[in-house]
Amino acid sequence: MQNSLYYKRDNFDSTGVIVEPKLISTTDVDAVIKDLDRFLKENKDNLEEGKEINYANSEKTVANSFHRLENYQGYFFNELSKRSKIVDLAEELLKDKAELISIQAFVKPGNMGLAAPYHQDNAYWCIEPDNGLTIWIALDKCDKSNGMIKYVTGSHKIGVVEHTPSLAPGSSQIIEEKNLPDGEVFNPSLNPGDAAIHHTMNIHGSNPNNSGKQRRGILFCYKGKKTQRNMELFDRYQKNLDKVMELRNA
Ligand SMILES: O=C(O)CCC(=O)C(=O)O
Repeated sequence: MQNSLYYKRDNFDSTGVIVEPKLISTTDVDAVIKDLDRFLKENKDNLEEGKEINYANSEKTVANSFHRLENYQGYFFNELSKRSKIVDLAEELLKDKAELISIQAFVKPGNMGLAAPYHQDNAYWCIEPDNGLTIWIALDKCDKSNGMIKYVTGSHKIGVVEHTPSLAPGSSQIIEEKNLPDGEVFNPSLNPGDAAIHHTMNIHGSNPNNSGKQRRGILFCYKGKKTQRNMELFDRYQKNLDKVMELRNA
């Protein structure tokens, strides 16, 4: 019963985050890891820092995250984002046809992986109504010890929480601790191939990876077909991102 789609949907509706064990196989996990390495080799010199790649170290030799991967074709992660097992699950939770918004990877290296300060994804996505979600698939064993994401359960129901501009790489807008709502913090433990799925309004973030172990995840972000991007808000966010990048590079 607990594994039925109705149970998942109820749970997702009430908490804003669920775990789906074994969403992909370990063979798929290996193929994604291989492809991310190939992606970096093939595109390293052309990736725009702050928008397509963030580095974990000031020498810019170790990647922390990749963004906008959906713009690059010919990789296994493109195929995976269209796989029916994954899209059907997204559609069940969205109660609508699912449209891919973006593919990202947070590949936090051991001992230097960066924190992702608390935020709501819709502060970046700007979709109305806010019917969207992220399927975060573990490529390593991920838990508290290596900086797995922490989710504030129920926070998808409280509307947009004030975000403050930030210079943290990969996070141009963050929720300060003083603005965090009360709520149970869920910090799941995942095996490679397991997924954590969160609503676009769920407040979440992750600690730095101070362990000696890598903490990599591939992310597929979908919105419901009936949901539109508010272009005025999105343009404002893009301009803010450009300003933040100027300040970060100054
Ligand atoms: O993987 C992480 O540590 C952060 C991911 C994240 O911020 C997100 O899914 O929006």
